[in-house]
Formats: sequence, C-alpha cells, structure tokens
Amino acid sequence: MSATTAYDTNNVFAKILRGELPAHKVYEDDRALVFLDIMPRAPGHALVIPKAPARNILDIEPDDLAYVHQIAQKVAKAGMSAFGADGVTLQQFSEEAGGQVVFHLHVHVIPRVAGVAMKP
Ligand code: DGP
Repeated sequence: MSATTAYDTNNVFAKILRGELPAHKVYEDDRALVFLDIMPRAPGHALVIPKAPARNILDIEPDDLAYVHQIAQKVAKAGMSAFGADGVTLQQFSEEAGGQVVFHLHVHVIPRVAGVAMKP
C-alpha cells in the first residue's frame, strides 16, 4: 500500500455522497458533507468529509483539507453545545496501517464529557 493508491469510487462514503446509501446528515454544502457515525464512540460523533474524491490525508488537495477543517471547527463547536460536552476529540486515519477502514477522507468530530471515556 502506498500514498499513490487510487481512489475507490465504490467506498461507502462515496455511495453516501451519491445518495446510494442512507446517512443521518447534519450539514451539507457544495464542498462538504457531515453525518453521524454509524458506530458512535460518544453521543454526537460526526464525520466530516469532502465532496471531492480524496482517499485520505496523503492525496487530498490542500484547499479541500483546509475546508474540511473549517467545517470540522463549526461541527466541534455545535456538537459541544448540543451534547453538553466539555471538550472535543478530532481524529483522522490514513491507510490501513494508520487505522483507516473507509477510504474516503473523513475527520471524526467526537464531543467529550469530562471523565467519560470514548467507546473503543
Ligand atoms: P475509520 O476509517 O477508521 O475512520 O473508520 C470508519 C468510520 O466510519 C467508523 O467510525 C464507522 C464509520 N462508518 C463505516 N461505515 C459507515 C456507514 O455506512 N455509515 C456511517 N454513517 N458511518 C460509517
């Protein structure tokens, strides 16, 4: 596996973007989509993805990466407020060795309550 691995248009997030699979969407614009994680590690666990076809941190265009993080900041603030959180954890995994399972770039935004551990 290398940084040049091609984008797979059949990954599940590409299917969500095309409307072929359902998702609980919480925000959408012309460049990004935000939806709830199907296996939340804490209440309000959301995923921010670019609409552009990026596999992960290794191939995303810098402008798209910056935009995804702008949206992640908004989602972090809104999620903390909505779920009464004291903090927020952002995670992004790249390639199998980095813990990535779905190969369309996504940033996990996980509201955190003080003293409450995230689910594994
Ligand atoms: P990772 O690539 O390691 O960041 O893990 C993928 C994450 O995506 C994991 O937290 C579960 C979530 N996920 C996988 N399939 C689906 C799906 O079909 N719908 C939603 N909403 N989330 C999914």
